[in-house]
Amino acid sequence: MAGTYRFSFGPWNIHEGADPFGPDVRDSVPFNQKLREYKKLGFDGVQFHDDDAVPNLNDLTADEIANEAKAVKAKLDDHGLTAEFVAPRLWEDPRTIDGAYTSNDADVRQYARDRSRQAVDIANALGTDLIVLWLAREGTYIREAKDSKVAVDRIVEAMNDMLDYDNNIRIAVEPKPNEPMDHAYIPTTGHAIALAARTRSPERVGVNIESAHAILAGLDPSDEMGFALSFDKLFTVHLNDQNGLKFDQDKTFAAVDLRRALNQVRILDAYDYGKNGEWVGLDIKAMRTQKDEVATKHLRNSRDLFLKLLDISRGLDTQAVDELIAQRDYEELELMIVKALLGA
Ligand code: XLS
Ligand code: MG
Repeated sequence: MAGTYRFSFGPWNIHEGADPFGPDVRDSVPFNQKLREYKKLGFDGVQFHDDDAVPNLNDLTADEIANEAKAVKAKLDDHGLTAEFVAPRLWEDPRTIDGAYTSNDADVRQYARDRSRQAVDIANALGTDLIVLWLAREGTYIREAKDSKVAVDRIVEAMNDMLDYDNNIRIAVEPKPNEPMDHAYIPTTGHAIALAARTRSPERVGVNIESAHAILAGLDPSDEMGFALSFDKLFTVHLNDQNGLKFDQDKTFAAVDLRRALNQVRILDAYDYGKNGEWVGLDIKAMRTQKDEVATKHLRNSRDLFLKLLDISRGLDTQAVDELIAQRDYEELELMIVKALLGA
């Protein structure tokens, strides 16, 4: 259990601070400038939406997309960075207002499948075999608007289309129970893993567990991770934190609940997470109140807190833990964990 971890985040994690009730509060940081920040902050991996790599790809030909993606790969190489995954951004186009793969309109579903294939092409050009599917609008606002059985079938069809299109690509489904839709059809890790079993290549489909999404579903992120690990499906993680059942806050990892964060670090470390090349991915937003010159601290801090919790986790007296478990003295075990977190 002495593995070292590699960290990644997406360019959208350095952002202008707009929220649904107010405009940007910080200047945009150009993509090239963001790339320069990665190593300084201790990160080696870059997560992408398809259009983070190739902006406006709907307006480009296949050749233009390939060339732009190749240029981004060259930039990554220059900075010594690796692309972790590509996620098709299927939730911003006016066509996908009521869903992409699960839209009631066949033309929209075709658009979504075509766009997903483009994301696969971009992933290949960037040198990664991993596609993340955050199924943002694959849900509904009212129960009667879509048929939930048909919706799930359609998600499976869309995944099969990607798996057939490329024999090497792997898909990590990122479950989330709500937001932007009232109800999402793939809300939890269990749902995502069940989907994998329905596809043509179950071994190439796994999950991306985001801490906040599990919390929004009323679940414990470390238990969700344990479930995925048991099925050998934990392809990647989006660590962050979340203050209760509100909007998706994407707070700094460990900033809300240290013990909940410790347990995520503990289960990852217990099962040598990273041994198959998995990244410690973060998906965190700087607070809107943060000024421009200090708007990357959330990334630095999340990584630091992960590593501090790793020290605490590895410093636990495992023999004493085992004895307390054997005696079923969970009060004492709880005190031991809390004291470890207090440094007491
Ligand atoms: C949103 C998701 C999103 C994905 C990437 O809630 O976390 O950021 O991780 O598409
Ligand atoms: Mg995420």
